[in-house]
Amino acid sequence: MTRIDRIRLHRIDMPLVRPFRTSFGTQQTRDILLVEAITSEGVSGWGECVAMSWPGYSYEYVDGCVDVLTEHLVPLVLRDGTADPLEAHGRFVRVQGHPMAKTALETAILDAWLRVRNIRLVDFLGAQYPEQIRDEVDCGVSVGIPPSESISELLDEVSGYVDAGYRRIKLKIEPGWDVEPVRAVRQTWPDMLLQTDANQAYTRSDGDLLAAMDPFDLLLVEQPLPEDDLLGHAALAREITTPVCLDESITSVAVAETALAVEATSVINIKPGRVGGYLTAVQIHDLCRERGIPVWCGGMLETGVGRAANVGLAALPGFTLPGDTSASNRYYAVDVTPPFILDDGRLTVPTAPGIGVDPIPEILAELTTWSALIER
Ligand code: OSB
Ligand code: MG
Repeated sequence: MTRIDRIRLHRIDMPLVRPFRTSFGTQQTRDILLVEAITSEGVSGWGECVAMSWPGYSYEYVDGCVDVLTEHLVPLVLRDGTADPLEAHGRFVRVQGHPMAKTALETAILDAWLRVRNIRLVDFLGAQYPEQIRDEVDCGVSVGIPPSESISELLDEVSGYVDAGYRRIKLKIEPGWDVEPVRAVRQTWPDMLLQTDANQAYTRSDGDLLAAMDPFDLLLVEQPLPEDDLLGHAALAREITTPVCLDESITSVAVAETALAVEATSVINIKPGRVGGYLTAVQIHDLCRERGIPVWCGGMLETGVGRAANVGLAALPGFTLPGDTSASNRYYAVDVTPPFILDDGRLTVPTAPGIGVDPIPEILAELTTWSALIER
């Protein structure tokens, strides 16, 4: 019987093609943890931990993930080497929080389990609606706040993405960088699907400011208020005509249900790392699909490892809006896997089993800053 015998943590440092600034900080490089689960047959499964190096997007951060994986999560798997992703998922429930660390390990185990069985991740996730799985997904792009805070620099950057074929533009906003940049982009591209993301930068009293962007025909405004303020989002949703979409707030199926019940959100950004894995991500997708709530797949500047799995998830039928599933070259000159390339504004769902891609050993070795092997 297949067992997980060894787990290797790979910490890599990937230079970004340009700095990425949001309301919670600026990244110049991406410090990422990859988890490799190695079976008794020698098959490797891969998962990406989407935590940032500092706790700015949520409370998780890479050093904390290394600790909780090494001390708490990996031992729950290696104590008997279970290779069953559902069993691992059940064991992880007893560790509170830490969804990004859990997702990385769960995905590595799931990937190995699927590879041994020759099943694609997307076919496993979409097993209930096999005939509705897409072969390719519509892609959007997330555009940071230019470090210069120059609108002409913003328009240059957006223009490059429009020329590349992206089907939706998302602008990062914060107080002081909102109405004017959004107006400028809308005037330049009157028909482009356009949305904003505040990453919690506003307060309950900013309703008028956010309503000032209603005339720009935005698809949605993402996470304007703090993560824990569902009622604040519900009140704001009544004050503005732009639909509110929650990202950071949606940390589980139960919270998604509550947010929908109080009408704090009318669209949901699904990020597997934020909700504790692809299994839970599918449950939130199914809930939203039953309720007629559109969902889209968020991103966290993933390498090809996380991107491959996200493109598979985004191929499920409820993902009716373009996601932040951009091409590899949006962030990286060199990806750790063969690159994802945009074709007519879409990415192709991998056809190989599991997540469908592997890190290229020489590139992985070059990017690695630290690694650890944990054995049974
Ligand atoms: O809020 O969606 C977000 C990146 C890092 C952390 C949070 C977010 C983002 C993005 C970029 O918007 C998404 C991507 O292109 O991967
Ligand atoms: Mg967001």
